[in-house]
Amino acid sequence: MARRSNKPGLEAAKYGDQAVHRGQGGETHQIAEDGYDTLTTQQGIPVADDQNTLRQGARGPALMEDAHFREKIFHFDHERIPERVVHARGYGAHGYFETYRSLSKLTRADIFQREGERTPVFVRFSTVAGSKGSFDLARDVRGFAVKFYTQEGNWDLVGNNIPVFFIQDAIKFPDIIHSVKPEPDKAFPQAQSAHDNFWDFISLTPESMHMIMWVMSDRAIPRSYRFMQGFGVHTFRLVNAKGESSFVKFIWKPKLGMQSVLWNEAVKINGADPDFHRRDLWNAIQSGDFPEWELCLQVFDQEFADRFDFDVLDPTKIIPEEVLPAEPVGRLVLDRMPDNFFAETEQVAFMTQNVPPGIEFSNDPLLQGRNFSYLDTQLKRLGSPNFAQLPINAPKCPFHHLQQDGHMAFQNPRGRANYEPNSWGTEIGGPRESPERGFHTFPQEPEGPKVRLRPESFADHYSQARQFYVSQSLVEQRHIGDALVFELSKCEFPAIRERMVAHLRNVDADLAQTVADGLGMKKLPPAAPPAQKPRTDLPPSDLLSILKNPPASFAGRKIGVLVTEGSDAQLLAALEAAATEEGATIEFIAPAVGGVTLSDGRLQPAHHKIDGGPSVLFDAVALLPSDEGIRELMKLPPARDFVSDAYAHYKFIAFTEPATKLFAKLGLPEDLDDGFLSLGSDADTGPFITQCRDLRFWDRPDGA
Ligand code: HDD
Repeated sequence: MARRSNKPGLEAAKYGDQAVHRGQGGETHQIAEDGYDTLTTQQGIPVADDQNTLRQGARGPALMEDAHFREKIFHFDHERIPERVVHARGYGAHGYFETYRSLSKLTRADIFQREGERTPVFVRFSTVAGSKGSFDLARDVRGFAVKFYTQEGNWDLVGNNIPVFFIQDAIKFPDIIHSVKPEPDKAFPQAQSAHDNFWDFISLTPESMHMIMWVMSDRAIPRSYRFMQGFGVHTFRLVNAKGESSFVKFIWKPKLGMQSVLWNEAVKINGADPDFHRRDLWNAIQSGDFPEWELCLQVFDQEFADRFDFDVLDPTKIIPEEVLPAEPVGRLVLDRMPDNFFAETEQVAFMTQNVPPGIEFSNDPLLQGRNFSYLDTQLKRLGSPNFAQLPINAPKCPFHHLQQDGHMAFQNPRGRANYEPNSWGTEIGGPRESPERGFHTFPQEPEGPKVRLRPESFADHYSQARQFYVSQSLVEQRHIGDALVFELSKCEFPAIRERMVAHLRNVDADLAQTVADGLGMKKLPPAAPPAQKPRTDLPPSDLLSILKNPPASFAGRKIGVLVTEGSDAQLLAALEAAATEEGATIEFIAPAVGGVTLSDGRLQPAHHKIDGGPSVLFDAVALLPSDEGIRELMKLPPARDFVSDAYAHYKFIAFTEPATKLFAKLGLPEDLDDGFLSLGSDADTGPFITQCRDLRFWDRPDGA
């Protein structure tokens, strides 16, 4: 059992068979060592009995003097803090950012000055709409928030896995969020955009159309956090030591490539393993397979901004990489899970306004509003203006300020100086401003009078929505159409469905027709009157597609291997070796979790009993039943689902001959397609792994 101790100076701790638990500040928290394993109260008073309250007589009333009971229940009653109003469900990890080269010509930010330098980071991924206990595979935007603990203070790059946003002005944020959250009278649906309120708002908000294309695409149902891109979204500013400024957009690209699941899979994964993304990150990091992303910058100047098709301050627009390449400048590696979820992942406070000297904001009205919002939310959630003193939020560089007191202050400055200027000298007079090192805001000239106005340059709401759609492969376009039909079919009000199809007519005529047909709409509504005529001349950008940019290998993926009594031991060993060589993992699924006896008499334990390990949890499957095993397997409905789902989800399927009996029972075509690979006893399993690099066999006609 984990115990809390204040024994100073201990480097390592042990409990059970786990060793070494470092706190997020590097200190040791969990200790159970000889002589230090006595349970105490928070006051350090040793506890003799933690099973029974103090009472008057064995069957008598409890006594008020039982301070241990009172303290224990009091603390329990206060364990919860408000969940984040958005991005409540999330999962985080520690790691580092390593620069490829110095960017001193572009920025004076300390983190980018020296080649090869590593800066510690904490990253939190999240869904937006669902509450803390919701499921991982909701159709939703994913948060991708990175806290860099730089030598000149914390830099929070609080991004998403989608490079644009629903709205152009932060004043609309409460509206978009209210609309997607559970409806206030019913308190459902949870973690879903498929309901009237959301689509009502969207259909009345044409600026959201570009974002809607992304959210209805496979980007919104990622296979794992490890396989998704991240974006800073807004245009930011870089400023160098000479005070020269450029604009920048930040993009994270996963080393393992991008990958998503199908909607039908997502629905089933949410039932089979609501923690699918958490588990994936945990397993990868705990097994030493550290996920990596490259930070890429799109840097441009005012002249580029002036001639670009859209306003670079409009957060509903991207700059296609074909127009402005994104240069890799460093890598992010996540290599350590938090010791304690609450202390770190829950209490981490990201704030867009945390930027060190050399990184600044643009006038993007969404970003400006965000800079105002994040501080308030941390105070509400964490309950004290001293939340920056929590180890996960505190800078790792020296810091000195004269702020003091407040709830939970445990780092009040020493000495008599708590104001400045003072005449006490730097020895006892505390810190002083530094015009040399300090943050100087870029002196941008103001423009025009004070107004509440949306600029004309933000008025094109459809052209980039169309560009995104036409950049997708046919499979991906079909998924977007299916997603729109699914979501709008959950809207009870025909007027909302019609308004959406009216917008889609401005995006792409075929898409509008597909969705109208899917909704059983008898007549197409007229196109929505656009604020600015949509353009159809923007060239497709292949880099916006997931499927047009496949991964180089099957590394980081997982094969589900279905085994029975008597499965071929040699084949199994060969498959495992080939998968490991590729950097992929294997999990065994068997009729019972205790495992099966293989052909060589060896016991193969299973990771999952068949109904706890459906094929939706895997990227590819291998069905290796023996002659005797297949008969038992065919009687089990989850085994039948395992295969028919793998087939419908276009997965690559390796199999031994006995499995064909199950195929016949499921009515699969006799002439198996090229997504199947038959494995004999001494088969080379390498080709199966090579095949898996394509991730899916999309040519299968009757998929989901
Ligand atoms: Fe936000 C959290 C990302 C617009 C107000 N936001 C939050 C998180 C991410 C984002 C990743 C979770 C951070 C974590 O893991 O703790 N938000 C975005 C992006 C946006 C965006 C990429 C648009 C480009 N957000 C946005 C606006 C507002 C907010 C316009 C308000 C005006 N966001 C918040 C918040 C949250 C938050 C209410 C909730 C919890 C928190 O801040 O710490 O302040």
